[in-house]
Amino acid sequence: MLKKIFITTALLGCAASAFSASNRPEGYVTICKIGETCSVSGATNVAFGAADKFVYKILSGSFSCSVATFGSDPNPSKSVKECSIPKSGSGGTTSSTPTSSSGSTSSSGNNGGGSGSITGATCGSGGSTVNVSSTIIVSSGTYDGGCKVFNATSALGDGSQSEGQKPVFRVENGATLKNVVFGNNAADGIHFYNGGTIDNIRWTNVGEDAMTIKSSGTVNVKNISGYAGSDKFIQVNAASTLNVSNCVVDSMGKFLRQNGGTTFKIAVNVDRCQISNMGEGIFRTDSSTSTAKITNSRLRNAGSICIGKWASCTSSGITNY
Ligand code: ADA
Ligand code: CA
Ligand code: CA
Repeated sequence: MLKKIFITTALLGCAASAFSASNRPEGYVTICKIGETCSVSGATNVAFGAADKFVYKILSGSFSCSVATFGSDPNPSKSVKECSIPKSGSGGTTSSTPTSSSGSTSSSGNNGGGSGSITGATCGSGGSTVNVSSTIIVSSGTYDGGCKVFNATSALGDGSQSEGQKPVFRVENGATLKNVVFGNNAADGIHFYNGGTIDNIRWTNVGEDAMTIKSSGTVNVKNISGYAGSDKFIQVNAASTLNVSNCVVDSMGKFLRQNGGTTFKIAVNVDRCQISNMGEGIFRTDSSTSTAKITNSRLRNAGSICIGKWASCTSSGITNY
């Protein structure tokens, strides 16, 4: 009897801690609290918030754990907020001296491998919000989002892992989408039809996935940042060429997946990316005709680079940081 009570209590305890609100995202560890100065040793995705509501920013060096640093207050009803980093992150340290320093975004120098720096998107997450209830279609020329925060409504989906959600943007026929920040609900992100380009895009909280190639073409993805996904970051559902350069991607199941069971050919080139905390790995296919390459990039806890049958899957200029 005593044993039974003990086990029941232990189970209840586990359940309570698994579901109670947390001051850091899953897999993150707190490095300091609001009003304190903390520092990270390299470009690190720092979460700021309380009770399961966070904003994220790539910071390096010393910064103040404050609303000013992160550009917005993710949970105004909570006065105690924490700054946290991925558990295998850059070894943050805390000092208790309050400061007004606002920290710097990731290094402008070459921070690993090859030519050019890895900075990700330059749009921050503090812009005005646009609620999106029907997919914005970009079918020619350039759509400039002005670094506003585009947040899907329930008409598109809830940003969870359920399939069948609609994209926030559809880019087609070689058109360009630039300067966009996705808010807390990114639904099914961006869909590409017949090729297109995206430039300077930030996902603060990746939805079901961040982007999908839906029909054949060449897709160019540059200067992007993506955080806090669950499964795929990039989903490829059609024969295509994908070029990705200058990306910062943290906390996904995998960076890229060719749709399971498909055998068409995709060619993927990834250059100057910082990829961290992938549950499974970077590139996955079931197609023995597809190719993937990653160059001049920084990896941390990124799993296997090549998963599946790839005709060719190579890496060079990789720094493990
Ligand atoms: C999963 C699912 C596919 C497709 C894909 C996607 O892999 O099995 O049918 O929906 O996600 O495009 O998100
Ligand atoms: Ca999916
Ligand atoms: Ca999807």
